[in-house]
Amino acid sequence: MKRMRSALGAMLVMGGLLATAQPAAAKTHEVNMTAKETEVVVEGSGETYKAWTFDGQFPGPVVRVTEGDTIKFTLENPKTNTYPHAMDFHAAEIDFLKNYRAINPGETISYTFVAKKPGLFFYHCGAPPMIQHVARGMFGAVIVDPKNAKAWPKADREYVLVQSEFFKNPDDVQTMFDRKFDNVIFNGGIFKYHPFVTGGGKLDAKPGERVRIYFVNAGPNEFSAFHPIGEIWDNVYESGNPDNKLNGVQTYVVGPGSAATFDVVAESAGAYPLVTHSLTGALRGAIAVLLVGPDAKPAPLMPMTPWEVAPKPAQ
Ligand SMILES: [Cu+2]
Repeated sequence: MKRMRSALGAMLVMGGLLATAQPAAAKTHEVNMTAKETEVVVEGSGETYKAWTFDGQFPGPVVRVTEGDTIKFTLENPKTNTYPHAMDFHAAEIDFLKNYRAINPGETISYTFVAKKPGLFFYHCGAPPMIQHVARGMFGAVIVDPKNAKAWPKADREYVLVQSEFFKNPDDVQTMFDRKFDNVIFNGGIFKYHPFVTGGGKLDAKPGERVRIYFVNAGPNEFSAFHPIGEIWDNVYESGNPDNKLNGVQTYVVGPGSAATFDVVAESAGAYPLVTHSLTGALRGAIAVLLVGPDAKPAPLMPMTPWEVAPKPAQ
């Protein structure tokens, strides 16, 4: 018995040693955001919109950490703002009443959480009426990379796309409840990645590259049916978790407040529009053209955000 105990003890010690030999110690990230009620460009013509944003950006900045990391978050609501704002991180598992409460102009709020689960998560303002704070642009994406980088194939290129409904009159909350959206948009712009539209851009890739699209649906109400025209998703990872792997998917539904990560490998040069196959959305703005060619340049995670085009001259 004694021997068994010491053998067990030795195993535990070895286990402990192995545990300390794990790669990359968890990090702590200070993430600070400022609620900004400001105008942003939403169309290639330079048309602007009275948005509510995190850091003046629609969507807000991408937060990227590794599974097990700690996020120390602070939201500032400057006294120059008119409305209360809040922050709800879907990557966190913490008390909502205390941490996600709305703060008035002139106040700040801080909280800390550990990103325990790998994946892709939504963040958004939760101040009432939440439907309006989301519709006006207060949302973004959190990527929690898996601690084990070999949990999935390495991507050659990565993009973040956040879908949302756009309501031309930002003050008409009833149209939001009635689902009477004017456009459906990716990354805060109408046909933002459509090269045939004035001021529109594209998403670049080279033939044979594994392109990883981190796709978040901000809503506030509509479901997305995310589909690559001319291609098939090699893999879809529900909530962006490498454990939730699907193969050979044509269209995958992402509900409001949800997210999934999509891998596509286009072997041939050409144009592959990424759309919501809910056509009222695609034909009113939610088309992002993945342009595959040998000269594709490196690009940021969320190209053209903020969208800097010449503003429309005042009438
Ligand atoms: Cu808000």
